[in-house]
Amino acid sequence: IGSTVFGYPRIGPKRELKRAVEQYWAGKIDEAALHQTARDLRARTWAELSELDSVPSNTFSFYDQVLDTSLLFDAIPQRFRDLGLSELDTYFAAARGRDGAAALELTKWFDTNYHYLVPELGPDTEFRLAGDKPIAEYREALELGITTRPVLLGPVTYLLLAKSTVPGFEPLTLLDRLLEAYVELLGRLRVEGVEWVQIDEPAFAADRTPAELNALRRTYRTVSGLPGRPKLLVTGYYGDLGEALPILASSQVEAIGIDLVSAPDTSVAIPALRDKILVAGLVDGRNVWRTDLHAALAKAAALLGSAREVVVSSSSTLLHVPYDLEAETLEPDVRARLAFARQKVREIVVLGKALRDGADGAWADEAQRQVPGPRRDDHVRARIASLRPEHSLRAPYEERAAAQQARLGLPPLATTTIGSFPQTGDIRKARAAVRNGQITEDEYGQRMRDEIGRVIDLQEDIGLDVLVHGEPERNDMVQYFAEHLEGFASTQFAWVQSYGSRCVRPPIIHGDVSRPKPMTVPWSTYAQSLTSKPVKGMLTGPVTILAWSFVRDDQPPADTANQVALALRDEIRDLEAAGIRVVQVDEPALRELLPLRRKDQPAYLEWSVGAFRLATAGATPGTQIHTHLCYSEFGEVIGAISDLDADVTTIEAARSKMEILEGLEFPRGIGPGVYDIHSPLVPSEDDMAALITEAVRAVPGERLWINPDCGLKTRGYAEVEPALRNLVAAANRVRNDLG
Ligand code: THG
Ligand code: ZN
Repeated sequence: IGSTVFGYPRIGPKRELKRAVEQYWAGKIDEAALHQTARDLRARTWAELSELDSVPSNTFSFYDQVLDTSLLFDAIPQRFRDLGLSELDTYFAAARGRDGAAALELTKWFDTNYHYLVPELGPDTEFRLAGDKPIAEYREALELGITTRPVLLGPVTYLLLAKSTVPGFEPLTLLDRLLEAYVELLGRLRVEGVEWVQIDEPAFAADRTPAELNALRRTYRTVSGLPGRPKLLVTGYYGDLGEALPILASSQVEAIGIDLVSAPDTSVAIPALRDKILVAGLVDGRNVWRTDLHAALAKAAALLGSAREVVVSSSSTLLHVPYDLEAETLEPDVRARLAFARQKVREIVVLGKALRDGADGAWADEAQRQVPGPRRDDHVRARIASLRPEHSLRAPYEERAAAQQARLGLPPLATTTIGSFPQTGDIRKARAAVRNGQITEDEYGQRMRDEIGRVIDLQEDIGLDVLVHGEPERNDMVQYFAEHLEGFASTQFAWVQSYGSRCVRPPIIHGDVSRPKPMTVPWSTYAQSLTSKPVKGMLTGPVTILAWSFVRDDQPPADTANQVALALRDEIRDLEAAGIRVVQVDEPALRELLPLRRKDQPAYLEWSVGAFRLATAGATPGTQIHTHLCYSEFGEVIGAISDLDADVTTIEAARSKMEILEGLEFPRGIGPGVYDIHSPLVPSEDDMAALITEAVRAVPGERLWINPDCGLKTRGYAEVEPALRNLVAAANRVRNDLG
């Protein structure tokens, strides 16, 4: 009986790795200095984990563990090899792109907020053990006196995460070739003296076809049947392993790791598990709350009869939580309920000891601690309890459309932008200055108003129809609202890796949510005062606020979403009262939270759509509600998007050349982006006119909106201004053609 974690953060407690990597990219430090930072971070991590009975290694990455796996098995696309760079620079080129060699695609890692680089595989991919990262890190730890358990991304999950370079090709057909390389690696690890290897197969926490389950069966039959191999721990976290669990149990692997937080009801009543070690993920690897140690211990004890041995672990890798609560200044009642990665390791150690030796002094210290409850707001609770279905229902679309047209008088093919304008160096400097006390709140407000004035003038000059204030006052779509709502805590150092060197600081929703005062009204009304054209009020929707925060786990997320929705509903009322006629409620993360298993999806879509409607349905029929969604593959959620009942929905479509509109029966306004803001290229008037001409075939002009496909925050004015001028010219041209 023991303790472990499935993985650990690696960006550094003070984001040391982010800094070093970005300095290396900028040519400010050399490769040796970068490696030294990496070695120091690994050494610190192993030292912090040394109280565990089994310490993982190879959890470090310069950018992404999936890209590491591509490099390890020689599956970096040729276009990056052709650049003739060093090994490390080839790796970074694949991550970030380089002259003529477009980066690998970045996409979401299961239902987390982490993003990985998608392997590109084809019929000619020749896997080969080309690297030695897992071996080198094992040796490095051993030299520091720490024996570790190298962690590998599983071969089946790796192939299931990949995309094909050739239409119709199935990466999974490469399994045999890939397995040869894994077998070679396991042999080399054995020679190295490695006792245990962890292999992660999180893809099996999602629905899988019989063929995919067969691939899993074949893989672990082959690998576990190898003579002279290390012992194997196979994990499948982020949900219930479902049919994959009996398959793994009937192989000869020594240990299976399961996520008992995402899937508390996982049935381990499998006879074949009785001769295995069950690594029980009881401490939440994805959220920041302290573990109820009594409940976790009881759960671990109840598992004892099902397996040969029970080991306590985190429910997933701890990659998704910040390093250390000690670094934060938080209100005591909130702080007392939290555990970050370091605190979770401590919980796991204590649980492991208690399971082995029974409750002792350390157990008493940790487990008997009084933890205060979440802050309650009876007013919010009473409002939620009094809600009736009509609170989520607007007037019929036709009636709204007529009222809005009478008020707004917009032309067909109305033009707008998604909300944010470029965040210039001056804006960032002003935000830093007010934080450091170098300028007063009033001075800061004045600078933001000056910026808003510039943005409004520019949009008037360009000739856009519906304007925005540009959001200079917002650092992040969620953090801004978290700072203005009760029930949220913002953190200072609690960074979590989002992709590569980029991190986010998700706010913590710890109590009942309410809105002490208007959050966006002064900025929007100031902008509206400068123009007679409609200015959009800009809000982040309830689902996205939840998706990008750490959410309380003592009540269903639906309840928290509805509390956030009520705060937004009040904000919309106040915006209306202040003369704002169009309000956009962004839900870029609607699809991100979609559960991995289909059976769980309808319930999710019901509460998420319900929260959006609760937030927006208080608007009068004459107020035009827009929403924006940041992705193009929304086939599976298209019904839900329609159910949001927004008057106008803007989406990504530029890169897919309007393919998204084919066969799409969207009953209300739609703005398929005609300007791909993820590219630094300035789209020409001709290109955008061609896209618009394509789009008017599918959507009548009165319901078709012309806009970029996302916010402009990450772009510079040098590209944005000509691009928007071309966009307006293209819309005018097609408008005239329509007659
Ligand atoms: N906000 C929040 N979560 C998110 C996104 C967001 N999760 C998903 C997606 N968007 C992730 N995208 C990004 C894009 C950019 C950055 C991080 C995640 C980024 N971060 C800065 C960095 O690491 O240097 C730090 C930003 C800051 O100072 O706050 O650039 O939009 N909540
Ligand atoms: Zn977007």
